[in-house]
Amino acid sequence: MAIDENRFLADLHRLREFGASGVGKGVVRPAYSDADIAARHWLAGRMIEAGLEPQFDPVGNLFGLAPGRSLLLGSHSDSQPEGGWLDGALGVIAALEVARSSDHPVSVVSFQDEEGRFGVTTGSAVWSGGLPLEKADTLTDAAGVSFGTARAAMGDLAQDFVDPARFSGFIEMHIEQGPALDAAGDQIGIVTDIVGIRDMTITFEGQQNHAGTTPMHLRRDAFQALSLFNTRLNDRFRNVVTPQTVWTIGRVDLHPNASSIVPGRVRFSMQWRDGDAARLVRMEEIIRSTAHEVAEEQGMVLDYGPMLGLEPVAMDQTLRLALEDGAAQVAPGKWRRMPSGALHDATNVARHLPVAMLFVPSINGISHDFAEDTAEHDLIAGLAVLDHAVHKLAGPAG
Ligand code: HGY
Ligand code: MN
Ligand code: MN
Repeated sequence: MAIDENRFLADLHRLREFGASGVGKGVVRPAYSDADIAARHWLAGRMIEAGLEPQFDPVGNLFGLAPGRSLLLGSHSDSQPEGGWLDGALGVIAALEVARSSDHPVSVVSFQDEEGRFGVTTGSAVWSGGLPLEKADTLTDAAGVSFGTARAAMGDLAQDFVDPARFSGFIEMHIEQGPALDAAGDQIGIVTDIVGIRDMTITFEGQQNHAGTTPMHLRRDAFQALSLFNTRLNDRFRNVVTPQTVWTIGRVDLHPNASSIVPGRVRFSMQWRDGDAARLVRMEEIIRSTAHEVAEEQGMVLDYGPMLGLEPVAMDQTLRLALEDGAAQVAPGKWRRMPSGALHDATNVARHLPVAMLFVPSINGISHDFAEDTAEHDLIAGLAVLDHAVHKLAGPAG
């Protein structure tokens, strides 16, 4: 059977309705939210209609299993707090469309909490053994809810994890989430490798006090400590980083966050990413030494939360070449090999299976924002490349 483009697009738009933000095509569908759980149950129904056996594992990863050994396709269907309609969802629905139209055994997965409400690609990290379930259950979100409490909301989940040995490999289709393809007018990106990441929380605890009566030289102002830390860090990274290295302080909880109170405490996220494992280690050394130095100077108590991380991973050559063959057929002269600056579940799956990824352009390079979007013809081109690769990997009969 051939790919049904209209059915593919209709399911993409149907999935978008679960947690629709009402702003553009954006979605609010964080892991274990009502919208996320409802979306997963809808996906399970579509998997049954596709002839697949749905199985939720203990953390809510949803697999649609083909009989026997199969190629696994998929991504995630949870979103960022302000998410785009395609981040993750595209890979899940493209996988479903290929599975239900292919003559070859293809299984489908929607991993849980890829967006890290609780950690970093939490669902596939637990499934792949990269993160022990007992440790995952202690992770908390920004509101202090634990992973263990949140996953219980899914009700009676399976007790066992799906065995990776059921699968011959994993291919994830995803939006680029960056500017490269869109700016170059290319239609397809074939991923060469996925960057590594470190993510942790840092706390500076000083002295809360009156904003009018506390002289500047007597203050132990947590915001000033963060400001000094950030300035020094940017300066000290200069000789270590490359133009591809990124680091982000994305969440800042200033306490008590009141205009007439000198903030006594700041808890902030510290995340950094690079394609070189040694550079990630070097950056961690600089982060910790700078935090210690600033805490000493500013009279702060310094505390670190758990650090989570993933190593950089190269894509499997056989799977990648099958995707490149598809790209050359579907988008001749309009495809490129490229690294992934975004994280993906493929990094965790690579612990057990050969993995590969393909990208389609993000309009204006926007993602992790309600405005995230991709032209329909690019979505369909990516689906055709994925389908081509599945047939090519199935062998001559394919
Ligand atoms: O942050 C990431 O790279 C992924 O989109 N969660
Ligand atoms: Mn994603
Ligand atoms: Mn994302």
